[in-house]
Amino acid sequence: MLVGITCSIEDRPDSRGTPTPRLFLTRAYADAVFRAGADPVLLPILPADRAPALLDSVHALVVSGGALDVPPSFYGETVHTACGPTSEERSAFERALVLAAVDRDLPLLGVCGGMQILNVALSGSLHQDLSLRENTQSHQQPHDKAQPHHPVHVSAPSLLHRIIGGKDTLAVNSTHHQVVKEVGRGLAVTAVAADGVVEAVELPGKRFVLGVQWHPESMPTAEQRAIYAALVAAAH
Ligand SMILES: [Mn+2]
Repeated sequence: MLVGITCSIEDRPDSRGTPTPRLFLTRAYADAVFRAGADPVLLPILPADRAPALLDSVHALVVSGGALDVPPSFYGETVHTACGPTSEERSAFERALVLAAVDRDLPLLGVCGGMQILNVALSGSLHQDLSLRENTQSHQQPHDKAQPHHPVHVSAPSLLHRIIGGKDTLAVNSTHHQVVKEVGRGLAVTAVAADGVVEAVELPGKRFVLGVQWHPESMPTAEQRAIYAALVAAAH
């Protein structure tokens, strides 16, 4: 059982000071997939037209997050000064992976920025910064991601509600500066924060298409681990 995980990209000087592009992944994603009973495989950033062929090799997909934002041009907006750094090639590749996975009903978990590209791939949009949305609480916790920052209300019936054992609220971490604005085509919002910020989306009718705005792989609780376990179970 192989679960593909997308990587992020950054330029970092090598030992000679030459700026060197690096593909990387926060280890917690790979550990969470492995703990859930599958073998994680890292997917390097490739041209978008390779996405369908790559998915032939995996049984499920995790679209990871990171410090990069989706280019606003992907949802028809110009870049606001509060938008963060972007990677056209990463987002184009992830958008193609999302569309190919949805097309073939491959189990897909989008995490943080991965939920945002899921929403954008399905023609949704994003607030480029939380400051551009009215009456919004803090979603940037100063403390360790292992600890929660705010609760979310989980609606029922939903995939997420089933996964977490029928609970209506869940404590989540929060390290995002963007949020869903218009919800993508066919997506159902299944968790919201107290300020109405969209915290989870899913695609009814598919086996497992779930996006969460927090990082379940970084939290040690049974409910958060159940999210990765459910992804792997759906891949069987
Ligand atoms: Mn949040």
